[in-house]
Amino acid sequence: MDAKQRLRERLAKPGPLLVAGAHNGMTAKLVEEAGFDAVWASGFEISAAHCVPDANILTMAEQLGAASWMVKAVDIPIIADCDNGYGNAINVIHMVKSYESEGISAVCLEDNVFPKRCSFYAGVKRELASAEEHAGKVKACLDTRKSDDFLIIARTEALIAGWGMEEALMRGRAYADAGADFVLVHSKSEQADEVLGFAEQWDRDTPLVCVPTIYKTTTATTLYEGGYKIIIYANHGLRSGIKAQREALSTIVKEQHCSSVDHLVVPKTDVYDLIGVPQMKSDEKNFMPTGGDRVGAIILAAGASPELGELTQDKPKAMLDVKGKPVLGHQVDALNAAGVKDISVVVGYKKEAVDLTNLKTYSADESQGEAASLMQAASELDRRTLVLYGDILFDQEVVERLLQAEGDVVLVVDRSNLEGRPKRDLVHTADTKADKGERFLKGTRIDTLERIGQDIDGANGEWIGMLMLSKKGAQGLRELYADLGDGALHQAESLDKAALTDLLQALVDKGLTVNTIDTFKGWMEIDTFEDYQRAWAQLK
Ligand code: SPV
Ligand code: MG
Repeated sequence: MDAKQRLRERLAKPGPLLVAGAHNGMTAKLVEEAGFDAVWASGFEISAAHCVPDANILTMAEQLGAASWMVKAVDIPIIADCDNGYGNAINVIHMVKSYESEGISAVCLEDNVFPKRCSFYAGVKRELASAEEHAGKVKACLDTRKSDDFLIIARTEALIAGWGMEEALMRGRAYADAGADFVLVHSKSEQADEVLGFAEQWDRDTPLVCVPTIYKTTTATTLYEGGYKIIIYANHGLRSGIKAQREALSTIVKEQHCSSVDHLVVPKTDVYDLIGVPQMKSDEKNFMPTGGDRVGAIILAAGASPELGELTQDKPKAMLDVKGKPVLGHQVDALNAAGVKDISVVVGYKKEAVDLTNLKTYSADESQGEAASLMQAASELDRRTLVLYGDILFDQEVVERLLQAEGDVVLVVDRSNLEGRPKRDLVHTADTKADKGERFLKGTRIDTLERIGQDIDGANGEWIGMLMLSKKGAQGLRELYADLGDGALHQAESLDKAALTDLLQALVDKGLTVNTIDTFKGWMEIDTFEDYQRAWAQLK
C-alpha cells in the first residue's frame, strides 16, 4: 500500500486527521516524529524558508522540490499546498502530473488568482478567480490524476477576501460538484464561529478541511465535531524554529562561546538519528564491498587514566597532545600510511573530547574491561582487523610487518627489554630462541603464544598492545566472547572486567593458535608522566 492509499484508508476511519506544516525533509520528519497523520507541504513555510513572501514568487518546481524531499524523508502522506495551481487549468494539468509522479498523496488548490497573496498579509490587493474558472481547474485535476487515491482538495478564499458566507458556500458547492475529494474553507476570523457556521450550512457529502491558525483556541475535537475531517496546523514548526534559532544565535553572539547554548540545542547524535546515519552505517555494511584486502582497525580508548592526574582530567589518554597532535592522531597517521583507512575507536571516559574526524566511534562504559570494550565494536569484526590500545605510539613499520604476517590471531611482541616496570602485558611463546639470546631476523619469525598476562612468570617477551585478527580470527574471538560466562576469566574477576590479555589466554586455552611476530623497540606506551615526557622528546 502506498502513502496515498494509506491516507485514503486513514480518512475512512472516524476522528480528525491531524496535519502539520513543513518546508523540507527535516521539518517533515519532525512532523512525523511528533505523531501527526500527514505533512502539509506549506507554501507559506516553503516560501519563508527561502526568505521570500508567499506570493507565487517561488516556481512550481521549487515548491515541488521541497515537497519531494518530504516524500523521501517520511512514511506518512504528504498533502501539498499548490496555491492556485501556478496558473490556469493548463498549468494545473502539468502540476497534477508532476506532483502525483513524485509520490505526493494529495494536492490543495485555492481560488486565488495568479499571482496570489498569502491569506494573512494585511493591506495587500486580493483577487479571486471566478468560481467557474476554479471548478474547471478541479475538473482538470480529476481528469489528469492517474489514481483516484491521489486526493484533490479544493479551497475557497471567499471568507479571507471578505466576500461573505454566501459566496463561500456557493464556491464550496461548485468545487464539490466539480468532483473535489475535499473542500477547504479558509478563515481569518479569531473565532471558529465562521468555519463552524459554514459547516452547519454545508449541504454536500464532500468532507471539509480547515486551517485553525487564527481561531487558535478551538480544539481539533470541536472542529471535527463541527464537521471538519482534516485539520491543518499550517506553520507552527517554522515559527517555533525561528524563535528557537533566534534565541540560540543571539546568545552565542552575546556570550562569545557556544557552550552557552548547550541547553538550547539538541546533541549532534540526535541530528544523526533523524537523518538516517545509523541506516547509512548498516547499508555500508550490507552493500559496499568489504574487499578481501580491506583491513579495519579498532582502537580501544575507553578507560580513564587516573595515574596521569590533571593531564587527563578532561580527556582520555588517547587525546593527550604530543607535539601538536593527540596520540590518537599519531596512531591514525601511522595506520593510514600503512594503508589502513577504516578506523574505529571505542570511547568511554570523556568521550566528548574525542573529536577527530574520519573515525567511527563506539561507546563503552569506562568501568568495563578492554574485552567488553572491544565487543562494543563487534560489528566491525567482520573482516581482517587490527586491534590496538589508544595509548601506544608506534612506527609505521610495525604495522606494515603485522599486515604481512599470516595467522588468524597475531600479536606484536617486543623482545628487546624484559626488565622494567610492573603491570606490563607479558607473554611466553613456544620458541625459546629469544630466551637463549639466539640471533634471528625479525621479519621472518612467527612464534606461537603459550601464556599471556600481567607479570607472568618465565616471560620471554612483552606484548605491545597491538594485534591482528584475520576474518576467521575475528569471528573466533567474537564467538569465544559470546560463549564465555560472566565468571572470573584468568586475571580478571569477571568477563566484564577482563583485559584483552585474559581473552587472548582464553583463546589459547581453547586450543586456537595465537601467533606472535617480533619487534625490537619501535613503539612506546604512555602510562606515566615520565612516559609522556619521553614521547615528547622522542617523537619526530
Ligand atoms: C500555507 O501554509 O501556505 C497555507 C495555509 O496555505 S495559510 O498560510 O494559512 O494560508
Ligand atoms: Mg499556502
